[in-house]
Amino acid sequence: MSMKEITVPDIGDFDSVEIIEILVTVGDQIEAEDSLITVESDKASMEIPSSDAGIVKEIKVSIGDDIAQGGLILLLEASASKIAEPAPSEVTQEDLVSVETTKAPEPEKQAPAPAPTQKPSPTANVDEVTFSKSYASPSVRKFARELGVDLGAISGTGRKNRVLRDDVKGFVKSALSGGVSPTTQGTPLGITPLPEIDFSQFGNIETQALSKINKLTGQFLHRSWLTVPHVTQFDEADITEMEAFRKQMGKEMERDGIKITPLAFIIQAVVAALKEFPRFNSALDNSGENLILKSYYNVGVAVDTPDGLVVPVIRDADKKSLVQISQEIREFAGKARDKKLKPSDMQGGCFTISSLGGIGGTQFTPIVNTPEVAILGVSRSKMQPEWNGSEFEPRLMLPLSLSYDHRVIDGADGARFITYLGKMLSDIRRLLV
Ligand code: CAO
Repeated sequence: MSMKEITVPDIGDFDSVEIIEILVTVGDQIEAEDSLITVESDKASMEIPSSDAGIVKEIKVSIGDDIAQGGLILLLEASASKIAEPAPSEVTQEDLVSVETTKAPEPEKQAPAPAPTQKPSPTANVDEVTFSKSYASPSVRKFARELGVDLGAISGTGRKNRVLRDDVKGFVKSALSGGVSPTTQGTPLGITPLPEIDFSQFGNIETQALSKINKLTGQFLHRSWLTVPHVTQFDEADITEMEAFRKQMGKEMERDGIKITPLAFIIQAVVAALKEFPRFNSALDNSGENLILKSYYNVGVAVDTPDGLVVPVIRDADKKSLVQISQEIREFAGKARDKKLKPSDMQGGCFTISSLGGIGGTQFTPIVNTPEVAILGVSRSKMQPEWNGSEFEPRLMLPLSLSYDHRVIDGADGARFITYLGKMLSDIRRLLV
């Protein structure tokens, strides 16, 4: 048996890179091509494979060291099954993993809500968006894939929150001991699983498969519910005058086949409120340390379809008239119900409105459509007595429910936002200012 020095092969354009992870220990039996260390430049990270098979005798590097091509990594007692010579060219750009932790995520590229045409996850219940954005090396990704673990659900303990192999193992261990499925529950909360119940013992049943949209929506909502500290602020807006105007306009517009619902006014009022309170038009980056403030105003509208909920986005709502917004809502609602929405129709949202006003109910607590930080729920308006200082008078009141991410928005700002929104809706002349 001969001792072999394992060095860094040609790693392309990088003069010197920092070692951020050592993937083997002394005594390990490794095969040629097994990853030995992970190095990181300011743009990417990559794993350096071994050129030979054998037993690791001595590791010559430490985490934090800088290393370049030719640098000695370790001494290997080469085994008889030595494979091919090192192949520098085998460390390719495919081995690179984008370092996303210090970079802002690109919310507009994330489907803000489930898209019917979205690619199904190759591993059931693994969220492909968070998986791909997770900060982990190729071998850890492969390991997670093999175990069916959603990397996005793991908090990494490595540098810059990098997810390490041990984190994946710990996640699975914790999931198993807590009885939580590593894929379905999203976080190792140690929740006792529901027992499998045979409901047919109590009466007739029918089993219906969830639609693709139901399943995707479920994943998005579940993630948001578990990861966003939600607060919901309720209020009522006096829309008596707004409704009078809408009805009057409605008659005039009917001739041209245009229908304006309260939702179009609400979208305009939301845009005004987003301008007044810019934090509501933002997203937290993946590190949780930076807020990305947007200066465009794309408003998502939740649409109920027989197959489930979808959220098309009205782009640049600040530049559109009431009529244009109304037409777009109709168009999107029609396309959504005919399953004709494109993924791009559902991307780039800044803030979502979920209107149940056409159906009924008094108040509800909508779930924030991450990576957005707030969502407005609208319920059915109702004529009710309001005290004007000297007497009660009948006023048409619109119930509003504003849910927000408490990491980004304080309670006081939540109350200010909804009060401002109410003021805009109570006196729509203000929307012109
Ligand atoms: N108060 C009272 N009436 C209201 C109202 C409100 N807040 N909002 C709408 N209406 C009225 C409309 O004026 C219309 O009345 P007319 O037919 O008499 O003119 C009627 O209710 C139906 O409106 P609509 O629902 O068709 O239109 P919209 O513009 O309000 O909403 C859309 C469009 C696509 C958002 C809606 O159809 C929809 O799908 N809503 C469900 C959203 C949802 O499921 N949210 C839950 C998400 S969380 O699971």
